[in-house]
Amino acid sequence: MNAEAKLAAPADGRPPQTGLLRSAYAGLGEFAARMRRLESAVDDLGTADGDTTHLAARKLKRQIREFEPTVTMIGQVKAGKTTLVNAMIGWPDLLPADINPWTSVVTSLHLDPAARGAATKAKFRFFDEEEWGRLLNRGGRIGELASRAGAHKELEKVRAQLEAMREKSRQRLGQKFELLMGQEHEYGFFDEELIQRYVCLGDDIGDEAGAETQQGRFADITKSADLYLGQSELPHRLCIRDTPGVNDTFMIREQITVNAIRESRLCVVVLSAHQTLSTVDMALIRLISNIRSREVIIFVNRIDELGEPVREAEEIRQSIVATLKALNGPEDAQIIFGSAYWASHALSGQFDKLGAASGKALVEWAEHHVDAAAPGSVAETIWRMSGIPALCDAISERIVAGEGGEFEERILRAAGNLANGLAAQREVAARRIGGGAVKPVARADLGREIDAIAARATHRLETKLAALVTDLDQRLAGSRQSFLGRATASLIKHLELYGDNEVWSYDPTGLRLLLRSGYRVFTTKAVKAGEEIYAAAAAEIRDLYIGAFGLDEAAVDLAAPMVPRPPPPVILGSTIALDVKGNWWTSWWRRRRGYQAFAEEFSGLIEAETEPFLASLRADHAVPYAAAVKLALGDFIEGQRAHLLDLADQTDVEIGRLKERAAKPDAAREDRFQAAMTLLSEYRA
Ligand SMILES: Nc1nc2c(ncn2[C@@H]2O[C@H](COP(=O)(O)OP(=O)(O)OP(=O)(O)O)[C@@H](O)[C@H]2O)c(=O)[nH]1
Ligand SMILES: [Mg+2]
Repeated sequence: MNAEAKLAAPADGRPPQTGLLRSAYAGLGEFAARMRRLESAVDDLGTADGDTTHLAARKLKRQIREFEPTVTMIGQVKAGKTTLVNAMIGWPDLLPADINPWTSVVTSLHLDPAARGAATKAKFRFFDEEEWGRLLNRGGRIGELASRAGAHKELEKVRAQLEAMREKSRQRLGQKFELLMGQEHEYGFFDEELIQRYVCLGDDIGDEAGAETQQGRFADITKSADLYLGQSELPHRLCIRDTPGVNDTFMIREQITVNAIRESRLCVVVLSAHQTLSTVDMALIRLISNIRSREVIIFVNRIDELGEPVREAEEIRQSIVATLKALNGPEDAQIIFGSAYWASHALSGQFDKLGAASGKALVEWAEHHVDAAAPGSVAETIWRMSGIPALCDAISERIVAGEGGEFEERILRAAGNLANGLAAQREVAARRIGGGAVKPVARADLGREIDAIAARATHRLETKLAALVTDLDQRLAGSRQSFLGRATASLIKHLELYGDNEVWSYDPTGLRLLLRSGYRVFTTKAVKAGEEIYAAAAAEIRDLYIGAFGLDEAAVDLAAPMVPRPPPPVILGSTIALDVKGNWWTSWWRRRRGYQAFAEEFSGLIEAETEPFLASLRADHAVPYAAAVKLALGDFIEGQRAHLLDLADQTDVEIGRLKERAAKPDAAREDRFQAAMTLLSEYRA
C-alpha cells in the first residue's frame, strides 16, 4: 500500500469525550446563548418584507455564525505549547509533541460545537517562493542583524544551517519542490499521521528512512495549517493557535510569532517551570509588552517536573512579576501554573502512568490546592491540578470581556439599526393606510442628500486621519532622533571616561517606550476622530428620517457603528542589535577605532535597526488602520442609504398594495417579529 492510499482512510483516533472540557469552557456558555438569541432575532427580522431587510439580515447572520474568537499560544521551544493545545481541545495526541518533533508551522485548530465529529477537514498552505527566499537567503532577521552588528561568523553559521535545510527539502521533495511553492493542500479528514507529515520537523533530517516516507514530508515548506473539528463540549466556536517555538538559533521564527500575536486578540505565553525567564523568555515578554495586560495570560507549564512545586512556583511568580515590571511589560497579566502532562493523563484516564516524581509533585500540589468543598473523581482532580480548567476559564472570561463583547456590541448596533429601518417602514405604511398625510419623497432627492452627508463625513475623516499619520511620522522620527542624541552622548562620555577598552552598552527600552507612546497618541486620536465623525454622520442620517419622512424624534433610534480596533504595535518588540548584548556587541565594539568612528557608525546602526519599526508602524499599522476606519463609515452609510431609499418607495407605492399586505398578516410571523424587536430593544437598553 502506498502512503497516499493509506492516508485516505479516515482514522479518527480521538478519545471519548469525558465532560472535562465542558466544565472548563463553561464561562463561554452565557455568551454563546446570547449570541444564539441574537441570531434568531436577526432571523425573525429578516422575514419581514423587502430585499434590503433580507440582505442586511442575511449578512448579519453570517457574521454571527462565522464569529470565531482566537487565542494564540506562544513560547520558547519545548515549553509544551503543542501538548497544552492538545489538552485544551481534549485530544492528547492530535498534534505531534515529542522530544524530537518540533512544530514548524502555525497551526490553527478551529473548534465548532455545531459540526459533527466527522465534519473534519484540513488545509495546509505552503510558503511561496518569495517568503521562502526571504527566510533562507537573508538568514532571516537574525542574519540582517548579525551582518549589521558585524557578527560575520555567526551569520555564516546561520546561513550554512539554513542552506543545509533547503538542500534537504529539495532532495526530499524532488521535483515537487518548486511545484508546491505557494500551493495549498486540502483534505476532507485528518488524523495524526497526516498532520505529522505537514506540521512537524524532526531531528531526523537526513536520516536513513525509506524514500517513500521522505517524499511525503512537507513540513519544511508548510507555512500554516488549518484543522477544523467538531467539539460538542464547547459552548461556542473557538480557534486555538499553536505556533512554532522561538529559540536562539532560529530567530527567524520571531517574525512568525510577531504576526501570530498581531492577528489574535488574546495570547497565552507558555513558559517552562524548570527554566523560566531565559533570554528567549525575555524576548517574548518584550513582544507582549506591546499589547494590553487583559490580552495576555502567562501559563507556567511543566510544574510536574519541580521538586517542590509549591515553594518553587511562588519564586517563579515573583521573578516573572519583577521581570514584567523591569521590561515595562503587562505587569498585571494573569499567571497560571500547571502541567499539560497531568492534563493529558486526566483526559486519557491513564493515572498509573504518571511516574513517581510527577506523582509526588502532584500530591504536593494537590495538598495546597484542592478545595475540600469541591470533591470529584480522580480524573477531575488531576484535571483541576493541571491548571487547564483555570486557563480555559481565563480565556473564556477574556473573550467575553474583550473580543466577544466588542463583537456583540457591533452586532447589536447593526441589528438595532435594521430594526429601526423596519419600524420606520411600518410607521409610514400605517400612516398612509390610516389616511394620514405622508409627503412623497423622491428617491433622487433623497439620494442627493445622502451623497452630501457621505461626502462631508468622508472628507472630514480623510483630512483628519491624514493629518494624524503625518503627525505620527514626525513624532516617531523625533523620538528616534532624541534617543540617538542621548545614546550618543552616553557613548562619548563613556569613551572619555574609560576609553575604548571597556565595552559600552545602551539599553534600547527607552526607544521602544518613546515609539510606543508615539503610536498610542496616533491610535487614541484616530479612534476619537472616528467616533466623532461616525456619530455626526449618524445624527445627520437620523435627521433625514425625521425631516424627510416626518417620523417622531423618539421613534428613530439610530446608532453609529463601532470604530475598528487599532492593531497593537507588536513589531516594536522584535529583537534589534542593541538587545543582543553578548558576543556580537563586543565584537562590533572591538572593531571600531577612534571616537568619531564609534559615534558615526553607532548612529548608522541605530538608523538601520529602527527603520523597520518606523516603516512598519506607518505602512503596516497606521495607514491600513486609517483605511479600515474609512471603510466602516462607508459601510454604515451605504447600509442606511438602502433603508432610506426603501422608505422613500414606501411613501409613494400604490396605496392598494400597502393595504393588501396589511390585510393578510401572518400571525405567527408577526409575533416572532415583535418578539425580536422587543428583545433588541431590551438588549440595547
Ligand atoms: N513533564 C512534562 N513534560 C511536558 C509537559 N508539556 C510538554 N511536555 C513534554 O515536553 C516535550 C515538548 O513538548 P511540546 O508540546 O512539543 O513543546 P512545544 O512547546 O510545542 O515545542 P516546539 O513546538 O518545539 O516549540 C514533549 O516531550 C512533551 O511530552 C509537561 O507539562 N510536563
Ligand atoms: Mg510545538
